[in-house]
Amino acid sequence: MSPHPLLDGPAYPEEFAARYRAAGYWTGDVFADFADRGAHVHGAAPAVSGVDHAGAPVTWSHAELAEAAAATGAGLARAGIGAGDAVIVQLPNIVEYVAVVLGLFRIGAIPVFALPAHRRSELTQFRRIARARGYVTAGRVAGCDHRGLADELIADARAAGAEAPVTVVVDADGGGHARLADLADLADPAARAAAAAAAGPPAPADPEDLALIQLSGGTTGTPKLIPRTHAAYHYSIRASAGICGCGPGTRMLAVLPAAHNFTMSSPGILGVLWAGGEVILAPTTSPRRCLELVERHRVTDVALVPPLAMAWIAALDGSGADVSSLRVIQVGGAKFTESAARRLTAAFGCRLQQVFGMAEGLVNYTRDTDPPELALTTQGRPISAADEIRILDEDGAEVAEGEPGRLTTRGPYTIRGYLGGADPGSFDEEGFYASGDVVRRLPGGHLVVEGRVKDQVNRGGEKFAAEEVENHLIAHPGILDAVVVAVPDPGLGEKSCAVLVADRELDPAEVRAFVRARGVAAYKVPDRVVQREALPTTGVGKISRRELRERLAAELGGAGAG
Ligand code: AMP
Ligand code: DBH
Repeated sequence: MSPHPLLDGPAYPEEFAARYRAAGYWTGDVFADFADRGAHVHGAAPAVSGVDHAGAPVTWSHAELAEAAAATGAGLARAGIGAGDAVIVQLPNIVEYVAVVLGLFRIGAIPVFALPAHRRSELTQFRRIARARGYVTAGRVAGCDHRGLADELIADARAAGAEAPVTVVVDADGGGHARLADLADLADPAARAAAAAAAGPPAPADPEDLALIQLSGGTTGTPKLIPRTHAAYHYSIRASAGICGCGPGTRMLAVLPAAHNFTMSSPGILGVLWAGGEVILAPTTSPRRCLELVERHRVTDVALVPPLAMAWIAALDGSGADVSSLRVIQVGGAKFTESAARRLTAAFGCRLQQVFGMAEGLVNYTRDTDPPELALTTQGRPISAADEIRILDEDGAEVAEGEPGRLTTRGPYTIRGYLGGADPGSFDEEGFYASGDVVRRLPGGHLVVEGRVKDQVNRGGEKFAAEEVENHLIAHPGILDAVVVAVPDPGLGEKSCAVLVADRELDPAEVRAFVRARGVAAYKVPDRVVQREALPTTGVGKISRRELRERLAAELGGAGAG
């Protein structure tokens, strides 16, 4: 089979592919039969619990999940989605999410994992870059009507002279779009089983071809699409499930957006399902309600970003919730400080696992066999013995062992390039990906994240490229120049500050409304807006982001939003 047309050729050079196959990292496993295999191996054991789009409680066994996936895949195929089609999936953490993703895999379609926060600007770019043939979304999510976004995607496709995507809404009211309930009746067990029985077998798939598209916070103006192959992604979830000790007794609460690479794969929804465990989808991020879910479902594992971990500590105090079932709290997505780590372990009395990962590939975990000190003070070590790490100085030379430098990595589940060859500067000629993080390596291989060199804002795990928002700002008629920098924030770790040069005095609220109206995710709207006569420059006349960051941090004193 030739590689997917979205790829320029094989995803990895043959020399490396041969090595990863021979070592057993890459197997024949593909995601097309992921759900069917789950039914076969884990059968009646619970697989997914949560609510559906209407808020009704649902629990599916592994066998029922496979039926739901087969019925959903067949329904989406009838709606016009075919093998090889990229399909943007944008849903909250409802049970249909899992059925849609596994259903798309089953018919050989390629899910694009959009976040619920993404808006017109991001979605239209995903559609263009992935040449997406479909969009599956919910009706109203957190006050946003996604049927309107579906209309905009269709209009954008038509304006670009492309075929309009197939749009499917998971809601009682499709608003003119196809309704998932009409394509696959997941709520009626008999109808679901009948639809699954009538569905064809899983689509054939080449393990080394494109399976799914993840998204990156990125460092340049447009969002980055990340092509992940079956073999590489499957290895990462299998190995993650092993490292994290997942098995039939695992009950993982998914509270971060299901689409996020952390929630999906580290070990995440896919890792836990693979191991025969149960995923409990939290319909809310409210820490108090999540603690109730922990008690009710006897949750053993949960993945949090640092601000949510702090909110859980606060919510536990006086809640009376019985959280004794918790075995491990994973924290990742942004730096977790040692003092916060100590507070979390003291409050919950269970194991903390730090996770330093990236949707591009490399994932680091602290291990349960590590001395407790390492889980408190490091961000873990790579999944695989085949993960190659080079830590470089500014001239591209490797730093002395233990010194901080720029992380670059290559390995059996790290991509060799973004979709469409975007941002080629992030990959060196030997195929190493430069993550933009500054790290230090301890003798045992554990990494400590010290900072970063990329122009990115990491707002409590929600990341975006400064340049993307700067491009929106300079579209404002009054703005002559704009720089977006991260400023320290006690709650989120970082917030964003837009520093503007303008031809008149601008109202910060108006500037923020302008960015919002450009159709971007809310977390990208600058938390603060300040105006300057001029921007500081470096010796060679480039804008000095570092100086701006330092000045603002001093001025704002970590005071947060305004
Ligand atoms: P992305 O490439 O958008 O998937 O985001 C991955 C980036 O998130 C990494 O390159 C880091 O900058 C950041 N990140 C993820 N986990 C951690 C962590 N545990 N500590 C510090 N930074 C993290
Ligand atoms: O931040 C991330 O992108 C991330 C964090 C933890 C990730 O992709 C992962 C684990 O897989």
